[in-house]
Amino acid sequence: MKIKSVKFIKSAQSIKDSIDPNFNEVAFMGRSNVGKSSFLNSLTNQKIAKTSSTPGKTKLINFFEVIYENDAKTIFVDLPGFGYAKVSKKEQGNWQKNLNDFIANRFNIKLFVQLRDARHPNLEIDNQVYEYLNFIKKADQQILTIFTKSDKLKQNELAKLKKEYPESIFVSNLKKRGIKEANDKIYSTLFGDF
Ligand SMILES: Nc1nc2c(ncn2[C@@H]2O[C@H](COP(=O)(O)OP(=O)(O)O)[C@@H](O)[C@H]2O)c(=O)[nH]1
Ligand SMILES: [Mg+2]
Repeated sequence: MKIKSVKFIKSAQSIKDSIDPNFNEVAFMGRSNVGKSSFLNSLTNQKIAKTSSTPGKTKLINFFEVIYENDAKTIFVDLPGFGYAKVSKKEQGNWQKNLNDFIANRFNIKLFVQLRDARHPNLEIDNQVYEYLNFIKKADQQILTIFTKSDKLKQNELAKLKKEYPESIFVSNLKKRGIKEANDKIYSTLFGDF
């Protein structure tokens, strides 16, 4: 199901100043520089999220209203990239707590989309995030792993990774590969088959 329109709604500092949880949401997360903004732009076919080669600038939770062609509506929640090294340990810790808190208490998130770099599929920090999501997720919440930058892998490397992660989706924002598959997966997780 194609996305018909997308509109920025608000940036929030924490769950307290978030929008009211009236709709099902999809939360996007990943390390800084993984290609999250690029992926959101690919997915919505619009420049909604700033892409940059200087990682870790956004520390806000951004909400976007997404309408599909059949008028089904959802909210995309763009979470701040983690692993941001340019702030103090204490500041990082505070922020991480804030974010963990949001993730664990925002029950209208129905799908966590975790982005991972296809070139570094097994980073400790990503594994920890995955374990955390698995730990906090409720029965009606799901996790989808999307590997970005698939264009950077050789054919055989990509084939091997796909075998290792049969449930995951592999995308290239550069070559626009895997975007439709990712979009359809997100839609069907929220609304069922179409
Ligand atoms: N080769 C390649 N580069 C990508 C891809 N996605 C993002 N990038 C690049 O990776 C850098 C970080 O992208 P960005 O979307 O800003 O990452 P974010 O920090 O996770 O939001 C930018 O230089 C992008 O052009 C991809 O699929 N393939
Ligand atoms: Mg970004």
